[in-house]
Amino acid sequence: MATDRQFLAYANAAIISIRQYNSQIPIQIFVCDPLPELEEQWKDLDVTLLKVDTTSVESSRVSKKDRMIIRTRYTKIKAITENNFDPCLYLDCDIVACSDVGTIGSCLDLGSNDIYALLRRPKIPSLFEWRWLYFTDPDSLTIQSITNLINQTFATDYSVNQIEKLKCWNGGVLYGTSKAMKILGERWLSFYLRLTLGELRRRFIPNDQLSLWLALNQLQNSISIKELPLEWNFMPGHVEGSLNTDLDRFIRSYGVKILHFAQNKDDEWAVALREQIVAEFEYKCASRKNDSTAKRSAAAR
Ligand SMILES: [Mn+2]
Repeated sequence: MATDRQFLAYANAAIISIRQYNSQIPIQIFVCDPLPELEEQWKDLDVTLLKVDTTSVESSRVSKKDRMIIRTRYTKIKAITENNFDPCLYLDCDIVACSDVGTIGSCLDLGSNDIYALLRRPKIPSLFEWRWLYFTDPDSLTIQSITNLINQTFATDYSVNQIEKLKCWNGGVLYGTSKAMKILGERWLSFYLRLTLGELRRRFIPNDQLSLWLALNQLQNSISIKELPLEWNFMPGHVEGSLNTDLDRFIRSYGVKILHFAQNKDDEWAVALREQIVAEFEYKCASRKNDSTAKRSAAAR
């Protein structure tokens, strides 16, 4: 997992929710900000914090907003290149575990070069329809000019047809061998640096997913990308049906194992859910502390 100061509240709820189902599984969180206020608490939750140095990408030539996006995305990709778990499950911090994430190994077969990611279905999205998320001038772009822009920026040789068919995997939950994740992470990072620091950087919004799709596409011969079942990266906003229904029932009916807030991050129900997870945890910690204080004073008497 990776986070920064801005996403702290999400990361906190994510970690607490993982620990509710599994107290053993090692958790590493890559951070680009010092987070002293949570270090104590995360120690209780048995989480290892790893600092990522983002100075190399904090160019003063980009806007403050872009700088924030770039350092967060860079930290995320670093979490994948520097993973040291085998197998490795990468999770965005805007998730909530609804079951034991440690069981993923018994649910999915993993060959030595495999990576699982979600491809949205039934309607598979395309880069062209999502161009407003990746390019600063989406309205003026054609599929041909997008193809040219990509080839120039990433030193690739795509045809229009290939860019039309580029698969738009979701990078919020990735599961693979350590080796495959490192291979992916390194290519992903090199593409992301071209996008954010290269000559044509002003043409791109510094989101990280376009570089992921290109990296996965380029690595077809060295890693094998498989479709993650929906329940492991369940983004409610993308699923038919209403979020007005009882959330528990919604989660149960889809067998959700990992809920990914994604574009619903700031929805009322999403904020309420993560706040509830943290509040219940804090209440439990406080009552445990009271218990042991009461026992100590009883013993003293
Ligand atoms: Mn996410």
